[in-house]
Amino acid sequence: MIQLYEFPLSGNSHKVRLMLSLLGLPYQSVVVSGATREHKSRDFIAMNPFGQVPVLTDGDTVVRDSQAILVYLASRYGGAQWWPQDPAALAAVSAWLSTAANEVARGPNALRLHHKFGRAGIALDEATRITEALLGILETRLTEHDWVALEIPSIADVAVYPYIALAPEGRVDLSAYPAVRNWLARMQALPGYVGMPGI
Ligand SMILES: N[C@@H](CCC(=O)N[C@@H](CS)C(=O)NCC(=O)O)C(=O)O
Repeated sequence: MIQLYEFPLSGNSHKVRLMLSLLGLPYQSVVVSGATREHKSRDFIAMNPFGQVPVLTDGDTVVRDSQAILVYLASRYGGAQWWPQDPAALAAVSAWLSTAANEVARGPNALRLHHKFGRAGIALDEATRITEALLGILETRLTEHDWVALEIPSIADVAVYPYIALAPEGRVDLSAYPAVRNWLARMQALPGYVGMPGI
C-alpha cells in the first residue's frame, strides 16, 4: 500500500494528500514527529537525505519532494489529464512545478512559516515582494484561463494550490485577487477534493 510520511500542517504534504484523494488512491498516512525531529532520524534520512516531508513509498519505490511525488502519482496512476505527454503541455506544467518549488516556497510559504510558526531568519521584505509578484502573475493567468498551466486541471494546480489557499495564515490578503480566489473555489469543487486546517 502507498504510504505518505507527512506533517499534518505541512502544505507540501497537503499537495500529496490532495493528489491521492483526487485520484481516489487509498494510502496509509505516517505522521512524522516534528517535535522529536523524527525527520532527521537515520531511518528517515535513508528515505530523504534532506530530512524533509513529504516522502511517499509505493512498494519498493521511495519518492521525496512534493513536486516529484505529484509527477510520480500522476504518471503512474493519473493518465494524460494530470501529466500530459504533449511536449508543450508538459513544459507548461513543469514550469509551474518549478514555480511551486521556488516562488511559492520563498513567498507565501515563507510568510506562513514566520507568522504562523514563528520561524526565525525569514527575510520578510523579500518574501512579501516575491508573494506580491507571484500573486500578480497568477491573477493575470487566471483572469484569462481557468487553470494555472493548461485548460484543464493538472498537477501544476495541485502544486501551487496549498500555499496560496493558506496564504492568509501568512497575513497575505487575497481580496485584491478575485481571479485567484475563483480558482481556489474551482479547486475546492473538484471531485475528491480534501482540505486541511487553515484552508
Ligand atoms: N522541496 C521540498 C520541500 C519540503 C519541505 O520544506 N518540507 C518541510 C515541511 S513543509 C520540512 O520537512 N521541514 C523540516 C526541515 O526542513 O527540517 C518539497 O517540495 O517537498
